[in-house]
Amino acid sequence: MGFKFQNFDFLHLDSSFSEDELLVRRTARDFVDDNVIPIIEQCFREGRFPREFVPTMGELGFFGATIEGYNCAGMSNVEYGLVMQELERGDSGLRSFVSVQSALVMYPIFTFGSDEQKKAWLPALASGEKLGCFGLTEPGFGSNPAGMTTRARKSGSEYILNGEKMWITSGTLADVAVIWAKLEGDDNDGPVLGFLVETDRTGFSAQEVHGKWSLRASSTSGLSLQDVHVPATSLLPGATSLKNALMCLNQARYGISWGAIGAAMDCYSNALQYAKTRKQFRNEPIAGHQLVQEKLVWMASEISKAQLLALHVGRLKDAGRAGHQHISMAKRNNVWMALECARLARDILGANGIADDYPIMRHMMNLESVKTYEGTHDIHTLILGHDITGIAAY
Ligand code: TGC
Ligand code: FAD
Repeated sequence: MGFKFQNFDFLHLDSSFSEDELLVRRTARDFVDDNVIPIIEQCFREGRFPREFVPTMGELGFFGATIEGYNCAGMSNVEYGLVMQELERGDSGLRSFVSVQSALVMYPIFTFGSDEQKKAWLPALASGEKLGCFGLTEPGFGSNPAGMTTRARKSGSEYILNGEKMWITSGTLADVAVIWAKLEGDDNDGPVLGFLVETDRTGFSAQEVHGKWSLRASSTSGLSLQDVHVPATSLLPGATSLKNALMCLNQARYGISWGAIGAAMDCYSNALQYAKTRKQFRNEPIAGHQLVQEKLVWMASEISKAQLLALHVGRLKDAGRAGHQHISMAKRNNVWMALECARLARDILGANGIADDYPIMRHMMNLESVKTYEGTHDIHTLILGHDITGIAAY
């Protein structure tokens, strides 16, 4: 379990948050401290997603938190970010689950869905009564989803879906999958379309991925679609291009930029408290050694910069002014920063750093996935390179 978490607010950023924002953070923080921290290490060891938290997270308004109506909490983007920060302080797997349910399932239904689809799914997804997953990545197409081979064939009043999706968070838990597929044409393939596919449809199956050393408290799956017939009403009417899928990613990437801060703060909190109590040479705390201080100062500085970046992008998003390039910068920087903090914290704890008495290796292993999913670190470099030069180098 490590040391009790100590908040990190070097720049007095808490004074920039409203009362409501601080209340949301308090609620999420208490939920994580009281429920998640006591059992998460064991879940990680067992490779088990703690599904028992779902109803409480639904009651607390964590699912589809920024959506207005449909029994959703209608939080601001900054409030939503603070929830993600606290959840990932607990474990990246828990934050992943909420990211997928909220940003990758409820957001596309809310943004691209028909009134019937919204009424049918959003309240049940908000409470956690129903769970969702998002199928974009395929075995052969990760960074380049435009190459996807999953196909949708129109046949009368139905579509028939065929394809394989891979690395799908919550795939075996989901009641509904948001599936991205290219419309099959006679000559050329058509646009990418988004479908809501109930997971009990004939021809749909999900297989749990085993052997992960990362995100062990999260469920990850392969999905197989073999002649899955869905009515035309399963198409999300507004999801008619790859751009619509990429819009969903912006929501998830934004949440990750806050979540990574939570993991980094937990590593820093543990490293600082350990350094003040662990004694080596002259019976003095290792926190008194210059090289240890340099590591702590690096962490404190980078976490502070990451907090500023996430908060600023959050305020831009609340004002409707955040572009996908801003979100890419925040995801890329903050996940890199958090992974470096985990490595430095592990170093400061010496041998104890590798033990699961402390959360550091778990965060580090989780962050390796977070660096890769939702656009790898290098893909975000290229997205930013594209934005500032006008030249795409993908
Ligand atoms: P490209 O030609 O560049 O773009 C096509 C159109 O889309 C626009 N666009 C975006 N719009 C909104 N948001 C974005 N983030 C956008 N990125 C691009 C673009 O302006 C263009 O619009 P228009 O009007 O000109 O048509 O598309 P491309 O095929 O060359 O791809 C570009 C690239 C590499 C950036 C994109 O494919 C990409 O982002 N790849 C990374 C794939 C990825 O992130 N996958 C994530 C899967 S989901 C997941 O990992 C969940 S993890 C669980 C959790 O979240 O916790
Ligand atoms: P690749 O695209 O094969 O990349 C491999 C390496 O090549 C990377 O270092 C990459 O940066 C580099 N590379 C690729 N192209 C270029 C280029 N043009 N220039 C320079 N370098 C390049 N996907 C979903 O759809 N839904 C989910 O719920 C989901 N959950 C996930 C959960 C976990 C735990 C993980 C690990 C992944 C998940 N993913 C999900 C998939 C994730 O989005 C992909 O893994 C990610 O987009 C990268 O794709 P890839 O793994 O195929 O790597």
